[in-house]
Amino acid sequence: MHILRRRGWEVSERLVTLEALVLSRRAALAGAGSVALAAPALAQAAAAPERNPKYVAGREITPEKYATTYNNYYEFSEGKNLWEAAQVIKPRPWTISLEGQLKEPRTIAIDDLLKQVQVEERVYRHRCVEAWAMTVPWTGFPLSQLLKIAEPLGSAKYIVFETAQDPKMPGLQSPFYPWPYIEGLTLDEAANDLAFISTGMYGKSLPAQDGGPVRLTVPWKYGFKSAKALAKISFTEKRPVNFWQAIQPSEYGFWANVNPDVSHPRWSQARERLLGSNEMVPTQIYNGYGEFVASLYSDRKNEKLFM
Ligand SMILES: Nc1nc2c(c(=O)[nH]1)N[C@H]1C(S)=C(S)[C@@H](COP(=O)(O)O)O[C@H]1N2
Ligand SMILES: [Mo]
Repeated sequence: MHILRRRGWEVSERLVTLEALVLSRRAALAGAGSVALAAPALAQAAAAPERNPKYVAGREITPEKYATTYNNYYEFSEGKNLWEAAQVIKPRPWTISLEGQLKEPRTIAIDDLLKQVQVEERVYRHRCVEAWAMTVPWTGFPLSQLLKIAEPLGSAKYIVFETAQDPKMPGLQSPFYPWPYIEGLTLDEAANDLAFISTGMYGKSLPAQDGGPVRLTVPWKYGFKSAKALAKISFTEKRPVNFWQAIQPSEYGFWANVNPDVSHPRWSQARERLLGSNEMVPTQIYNGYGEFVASLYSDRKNEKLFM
């Protein structure tokens, strides 16, 4: 397969084509009467999947150049300036292995997956545990759609996400870290409409440095939950120990819900710095998404929900 080498911010024609496919199917389903009208609009819609109006960020979108040049990706660096180094990750061919307690363990190619889901745009706030934040228009699909495709068994309680391990990732040489990067959610959390699988941002395919070609996006939790470059998704009965929890269990836990009143042992979580402007703003519980997710935790008051 011939894949052009692109900068992270350039449009992948391939993804645009797929999104067009999904959208044209939607238009066809909308009924024969709409087809004539839909046809000219589709060319435009193809480059920009419809924005879901339900989730309003209430903040300005972070300029793309900040979201794509200030990153956390320990497989590449312990610093933030890694976007060029991350370009060694090639977005195609890309497969995700579905494993564990599900009807039929199998490997699925990202393009086959994209044909089975409804791609949309969501503008979400992102809050890193280090107290910086950004607001990003992601393209992708709700994780709940992947759950329907994967068909977990009744015994499965958790979903575990694992980042690809490419020998070209220099950080993997460091024995200090418990590679691979893994993260987990309960199946209830995963089924919540806010939990999202991102394959694009700013109307373009997802740049390698932001987790391309496919990452998790969980906006009510600290950013470390949103595992990048997904290679494996498994279903388990046992709660996984995530990457940061394995490194420092006194500082990072399983739940990692955002809460301004629960300090990190080494710094306050009360405020956050907006990438781009460097403005400081108050942090909100569940990163402001409490109306959608707080009920997930009503029976778990005894657990460490906010670290
Ligand atoms: N595989 C992997 N995923 C990761 C990380 C990482 O180091 N490796 N860092 C996490 C953290 S701490 C944050 S804040 C977000 C950062 O995403 P961004 O670089 O797109 O802003 O990615 C998360 N996902
Ligand atoms: Mo983070």
